[in-house]
Amino acid sequence: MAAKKQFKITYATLGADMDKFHRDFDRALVQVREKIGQQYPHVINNQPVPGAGETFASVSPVDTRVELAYFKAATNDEIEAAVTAAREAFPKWAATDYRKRAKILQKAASLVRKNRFELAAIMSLEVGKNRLESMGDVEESADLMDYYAKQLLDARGFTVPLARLSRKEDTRSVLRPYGVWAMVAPFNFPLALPAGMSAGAILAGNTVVCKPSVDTPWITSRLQEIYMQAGMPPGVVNFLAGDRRMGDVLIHHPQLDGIVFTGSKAVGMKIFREFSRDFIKPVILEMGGKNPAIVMPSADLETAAEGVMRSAFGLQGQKCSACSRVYVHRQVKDKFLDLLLRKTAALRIGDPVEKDVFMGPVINRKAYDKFQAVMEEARRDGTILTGGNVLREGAFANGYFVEPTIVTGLPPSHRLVKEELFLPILIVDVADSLEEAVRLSNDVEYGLTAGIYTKRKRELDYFFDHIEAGVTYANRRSGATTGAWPGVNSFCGWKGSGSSGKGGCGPYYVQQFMREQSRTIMY
Ligand code: UN1
Repeated sequence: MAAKKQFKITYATLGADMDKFHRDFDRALVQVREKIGQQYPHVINNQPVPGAGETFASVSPVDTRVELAYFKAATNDEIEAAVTAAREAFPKWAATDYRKRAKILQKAASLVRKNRFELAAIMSLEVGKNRLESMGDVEESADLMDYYAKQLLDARGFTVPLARLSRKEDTRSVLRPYGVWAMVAPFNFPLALPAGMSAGAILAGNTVVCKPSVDTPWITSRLQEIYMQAGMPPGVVNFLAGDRRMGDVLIHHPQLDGIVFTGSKAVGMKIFREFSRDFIKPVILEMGGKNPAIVMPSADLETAAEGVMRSAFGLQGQKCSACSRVYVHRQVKDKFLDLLLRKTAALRIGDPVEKDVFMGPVINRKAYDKFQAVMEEARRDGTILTGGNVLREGAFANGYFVEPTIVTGLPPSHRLVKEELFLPILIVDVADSLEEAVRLSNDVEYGLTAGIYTKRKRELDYFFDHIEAGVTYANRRSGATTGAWPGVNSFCGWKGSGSSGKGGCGPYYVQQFMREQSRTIMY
């Protein structure tokens, strides 16, 4: 039988003929498992640097007895060496023709695609992300590189002729890179976020020092290897493993010209407050959310329940786009909740590399302990409709497995309603009108994603015009609030969710890594 053509997996993939996908994934998994337990270096100037710091292990959240890979925490000297390498590489890279820069990124994108099963398998093991979502992350990484490269090419390197005041002059606006950027990435999209953030910086002509999450250095280190394979000149991208201490050194480093970061609001605000000293330096921060979905009486409730369930519990709720609150209209509350509870009960939890598993473990001990503390609070102040427990029996004994949880009955001012938890916990409340649902939705510090389910045009318009969020969706079955894709859904954080008012995945991303210079020549 002729091989079926492999289609692209996105976060919106709900299922199809997946046989070939699963066979290829299984094959890659066997090969990746053979590489477990190796030690990886830092990379500075395209050279491996074994590292003089303390060794740490990247531990599998599925089974904490498995140490997947070993890294060293970067020392101050190594951080200095990486920043110096990036500084020295900058003038030449900034002067490199933008078409050449785009070409290297396009090559990197094709290498990501070529290695997609290996990359997805590593990611499932290291993050606990299910097969489809891991592949989505990998495909998104490649699409981000291509999409941003296209932005640079379409804009012809961001040079725009301006008007003239006399015939004897030539005037233009040129966007130019800043210099050396630190890229600080989280664990949850450990390829797509480092790829997108670094690609933006590099395409613009900057050089970069990359710091992956301490929980996912293995998969992020593969990005560095891919960049080198794609022909990235030495010093343009440098990779250092490390923990929060290294982040602290970078935030206060006088030789850095910019920081691009995705992570918690607390750390993002720290970067914003502490990075600039003598003059203002650019920071591009994407900082999480407390994302609401609104369900109105006219909604297709089956679609709404599916979309909410997927966005609340996909990747165990550990997305800044995760749906963590639902405001359901009183008229349809019982029916919607019934559907949502049924779908939640049917979710398969387990080892995320297994074919039909939807939910894997949470990322680490801290998240696991936090889940238990939050559940005590939820039990005390509200009602747990389903979930609420950690899973300890059998195959769950050595991992950080927790139940998908739905809580109701919390007062709107409650800490658990206001703060980002980054766990598979969904808070449900009722509303008597769309206006009330939107008011409750907006009554948080965050403003990242939001969703609505309704068939009424007036309600859609009201929602889009009044919701305080940069990423909005209506009637989406594949995810109420999650699943933004490069070039399809700009991913912009408002309020406490972002710093720049322009989104990743969107048409204004690369420009943010550049500063404008106008050039006026008199003849
Ligand atoms: C994040 O969780 O930090 O839209 C950002 C989505 C993903 C979000 C990634 N692209 O669900």
